[in-house]
Amino acid sequence: MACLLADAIATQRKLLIVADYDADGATACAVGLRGLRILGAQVDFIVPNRFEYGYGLTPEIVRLAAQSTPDILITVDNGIASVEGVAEANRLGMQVLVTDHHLPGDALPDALCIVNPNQPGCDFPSKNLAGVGVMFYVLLALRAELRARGAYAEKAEPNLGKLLDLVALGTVADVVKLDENNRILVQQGLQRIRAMRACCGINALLQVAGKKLCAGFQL
Ligand SMILES: [Mn+2]
Repeated sequence: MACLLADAIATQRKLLIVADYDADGATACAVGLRGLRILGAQVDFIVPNRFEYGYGLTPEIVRLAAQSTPDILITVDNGIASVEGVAEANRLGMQVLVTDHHLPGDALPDALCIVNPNQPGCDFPSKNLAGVGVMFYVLLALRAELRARGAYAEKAEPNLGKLLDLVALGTVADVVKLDENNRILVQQGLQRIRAMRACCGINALLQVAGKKLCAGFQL
């Protein structure tokens, strides 16, 4: 996936993230959008109404997405069961990269690439990543690929750690098991939130929840 994304950046492909609006889907979308833009991608997003278009990458959502003429669709926190939607995207000339953490069904979609710690044959040691965690690791892998291609020979590498506030929020809200790996992601994110280094969306949530933002603030 990292190679495919690095190629897409190099050839200025139009990427479109297809997300969902629960906390994990929304944070995965925000992390994907920000991270991919930081790494130089042309990327937009779509969060369809689940009640109108169904859950996952349905053929209806694919046809909606096609209106903005993307070259590549990237699913976050969904897609592993979207056999028909991926087939429809392929038929319409769009490539699909699936990132998900849900358990796969009997058949996998015919996507260009699938990143999911729970797919058969995946040896990623932490099987409990949330969708937002999966997207975060995709970004780390992409940055490593860009580094290997010499993208940072003459400029500083982007810091992806600043996305960890959103990774922490999605991970906790999706109620995935806090194994060692997830615990590190959440701890690092909370540390940034407590240090008042969260993005404005999270700060706004803290504010409407009546939480005081100050140094030493305890969640
Ligand atoms: Mn999820």
